Amino acid sequence: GNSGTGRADVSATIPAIAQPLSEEPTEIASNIKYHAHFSPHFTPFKFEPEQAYYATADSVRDRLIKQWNDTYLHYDKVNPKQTYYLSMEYLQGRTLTNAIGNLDIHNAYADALKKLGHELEEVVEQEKDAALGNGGLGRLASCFLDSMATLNLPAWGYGLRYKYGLFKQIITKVGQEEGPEDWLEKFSPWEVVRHDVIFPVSFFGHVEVHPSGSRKWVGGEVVQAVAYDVPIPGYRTKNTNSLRLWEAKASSEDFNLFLFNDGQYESAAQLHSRAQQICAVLYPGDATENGKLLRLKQQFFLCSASLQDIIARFKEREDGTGAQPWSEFPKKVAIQLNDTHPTLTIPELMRLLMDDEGIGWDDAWNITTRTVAYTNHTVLPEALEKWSQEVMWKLLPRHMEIIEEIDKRFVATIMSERPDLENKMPSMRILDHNTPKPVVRMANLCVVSSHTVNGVAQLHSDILKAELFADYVSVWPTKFQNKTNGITPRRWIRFCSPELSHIITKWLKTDQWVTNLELLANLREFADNTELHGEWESAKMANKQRLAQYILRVTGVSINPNTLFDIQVKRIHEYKRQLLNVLGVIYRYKKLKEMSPQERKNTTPRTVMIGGKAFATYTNAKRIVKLVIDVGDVVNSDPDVNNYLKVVFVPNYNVSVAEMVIPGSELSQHISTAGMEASGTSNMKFALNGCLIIGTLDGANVEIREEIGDDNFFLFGATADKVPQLRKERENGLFKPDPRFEEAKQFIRSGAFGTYDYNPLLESLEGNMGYGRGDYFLVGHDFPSYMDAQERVDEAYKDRKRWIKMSILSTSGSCKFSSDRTISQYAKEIWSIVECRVP
Ligand code: T68
Repeated sequence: GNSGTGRADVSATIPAIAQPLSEEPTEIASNIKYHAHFSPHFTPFKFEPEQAYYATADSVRDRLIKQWNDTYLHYDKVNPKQTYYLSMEYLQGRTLTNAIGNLDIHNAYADALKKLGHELEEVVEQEKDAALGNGGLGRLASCFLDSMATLNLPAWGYGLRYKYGLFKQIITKVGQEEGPEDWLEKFSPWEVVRHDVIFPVSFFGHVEVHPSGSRKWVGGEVVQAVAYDVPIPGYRTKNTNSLRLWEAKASSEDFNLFLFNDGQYESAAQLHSRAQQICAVLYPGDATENGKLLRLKQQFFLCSASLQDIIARFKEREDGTGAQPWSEFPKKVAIQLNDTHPTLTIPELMRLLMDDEGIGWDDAWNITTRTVAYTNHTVLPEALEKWSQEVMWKLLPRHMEIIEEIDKRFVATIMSERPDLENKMPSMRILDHNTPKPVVRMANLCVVSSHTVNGVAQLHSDILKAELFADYVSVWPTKFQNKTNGITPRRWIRFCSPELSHIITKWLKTDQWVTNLELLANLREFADNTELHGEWESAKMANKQRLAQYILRVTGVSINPNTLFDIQVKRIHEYKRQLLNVLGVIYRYKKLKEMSPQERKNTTPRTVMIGGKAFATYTNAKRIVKLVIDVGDVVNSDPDVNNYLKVVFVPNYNVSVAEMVIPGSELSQHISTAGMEASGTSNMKFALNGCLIIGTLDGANVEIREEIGDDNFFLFGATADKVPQLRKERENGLFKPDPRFEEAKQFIRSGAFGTYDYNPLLESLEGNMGYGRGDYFLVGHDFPSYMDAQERVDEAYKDRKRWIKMSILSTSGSCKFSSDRTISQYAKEIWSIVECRVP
């Protein structure tokens, strides 16, 4: 047993079947013991933190299943209009803390585990992150699921059950290396396989034309889509929605016993292994187009399985009088496309309606366009998906016929109604025949076929209307909307920073702010209160200490919690300008070196932390990672300056790391070239946690600054409207670099940070202008105003009272950025769905 460890003996005596829904710590403890005994995932007689985690998760899952079944039955009975959020990515992170938090039984579970000899904090650390996404787009989807459940909205997520999530980042002397992220290595206690929910999905094959003129696609390769459901509990409500993840498998008939018996084992299982490839890995591309056949197969697999499921549910649910007519479909179903990745939903829905249900083109088109809406997350040209027509004809011949027809009808309609747009047709059309390889432009297909198109922050939505989709705006002026992103306050403050949350609750005299973030505005009246200042500062300090311990553990670097914690964590990308950050650090280091010991004492000591994953083949991004590591090695071991500056690369940035880093931050950097970051969402998480922002007027920064006040935001850099002109000036040799910028670059060239060849990286800042050359991202232009803003930061930090007040104002100005607000707007203005609360 576990005698001597203080841990419960879970095997010697048979634990009683406990009340699975009790909120008594003693009964919860016996329930956990029951699961350790009777839901054994390990050899018996062990009850280490790992075993405790799985037993606890099983126990929590019992409660979720009860609510989940009630929710499904209720939606089935009421038959409301329901939203289906289709996304190739979800960044769920860990589930246990979130689940017991949303169920409001956190303390009871902590007490129960204590009785069993465990600390909840240690137990939750056993869980692996579910990292089925790349970055902001995937995490947004997960925040949306939390808000949809919390708002009691009948809304489900659909995605793919990748075996390997986003790669694990390993930091060595040479920089970033990638390893597989095997989140299912043991298993996930949070998913339930639905053996009865299984649909065939076809690929390749040909189109058969029947004498009647009707067409039918006969697929060449057929794989089965099996549903794995993940419960999504709302906060303090019974409503528990579903995230349905599809897994691909071959049917047993596809196993060739004849070949196997003949000793040809690989050939016998060929179809099985081909099916397994579909959900094997998440494509790790962030904002890069990845034109691979397997990616297209993944996309179609999600769309086809989800639509078959949606249609089956529509047919099952009756409207009193019997089967619902197809005209009801858009009144019962709203489908949201998370970027263009699930675009094939459009031709697949048309195909199912026409070829399987016998509906004519006009009615099918009417149903489809009233059902589907599209969210755009980027204006970067390399991220706009374009699929080769040749590849699509092979993989999805019937869908290509339908896309051609949509394109043809679109051209005909425009030519008859808007002949003035004739010269715009080549760029407005869905099919592009002019490229060296003819392609289908997925964004154009989405705009033409959706009833609503939205951007993710006001500036981004304005840019979509003025530039990317400008020609369509003149055709459909009301189709385009803005839905500024948001984040769930449950995960992003209530659970990741309980210290700060308790202070907020104490001063607001209510914890209602967790579901009504507007209430944070009431903190403003205490922004000068010295008692609040004291509590605020000690909560922030506790979070900084926790972060410092974490950094020591994962990097071996000891950092001082009394220094300014300055953080930039996000995917590494040239447009996000981590290079601007590093060049600023390098300049700071050089100046500190040149100072006398007395002069150094007057500076503001800083710890700069940078983290994020670089796409494996994105060489400049990887060089930036390497530069941060090299600068850190030199600075941190330099006794002249290392009391005033430390530089740390935070390895393997993911949702759980974010939950540690964000509460401990004081300054965060959101410094993209204006016009290029669609929204950003970590900016909202930092601001909510009382962290000040240094940033450009880009994405949601614009709205954050409006909300928290321009005095509380360290602004710098060119504005989006000036960027094209600045690029042109640069091209014409009119750009005069700031001497500080030249000095920082020269310092790298001098070999101050080792022998690695940084010339290719430095050259991206020089030479002729082009995409990725000649400082396309305007690092040189923005450098001086960035350094000036950093000086304002240093000054502000010296004035403790002022800084803490700004921090309080950041939190109290974050009301707007709850994903509850975002989702309420989608529900009302795009989906037309209303609450369906489980009684
Ligand atoms: C992000 N996009 C935006 N894309 O960059 C960010 N892309 O500004 C915004 O806040 C966020 O979406 C939410 O709206 C992404 O994260 C991807 O990850 C991605 C993945 C595959 C292909 C293309």
